[in-house]
Amino acid sequence: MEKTYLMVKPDGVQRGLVGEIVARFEKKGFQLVGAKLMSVSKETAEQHYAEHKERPFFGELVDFITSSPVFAMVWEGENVIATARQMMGSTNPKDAAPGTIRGDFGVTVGKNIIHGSDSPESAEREISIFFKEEELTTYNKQINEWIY
Ligand code: DAT
Ligand code: MG
Repeated sequence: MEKTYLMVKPDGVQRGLVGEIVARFEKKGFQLVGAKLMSVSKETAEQHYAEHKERPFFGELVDFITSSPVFAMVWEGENVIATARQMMGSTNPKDAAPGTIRGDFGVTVGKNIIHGSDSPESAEREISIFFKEEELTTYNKQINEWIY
């Protein structure tokens, strides 16, 4: 089954949105297979956001993600990578539709509450940056019979 890396950023944790965000993905029917509250080191932040290292906002992005704990998660489900991106909304909350996480809770691009992998390759890369194999679980949820 497809997996994605989702992360409530420091602003989302500080604002008490962890439960709200977890609830949205749970209610959708996706399955949580790993989660932890953690501080992100500068090295991990730079590795995670390596594709943006030439962008003018890279320094701010690294400072922000390391400023306070994040809630790191791995979710599993059919088409979960693309669907989670839709549920998150556009990168800039000003363009994010109401009903999406960034549309409902965010105002500015520098504090857009949640990260989600954008492709199968990013998902695999990001999951391996934040989680060890033994931190991820495999289990059957009976409810999946009513989802798939
Ligand atoms: P996404 O998080 O939707 O995948 P991205 O990968 O293009 O977006 O950018 C990573 C993060 O960088 C994004 O969540 C917020 C920040 N960011 C993107 N564009 C920015 C900009 N123009 N100014 C400041 N921060 C920006
Ligand atoms: Mg991205």
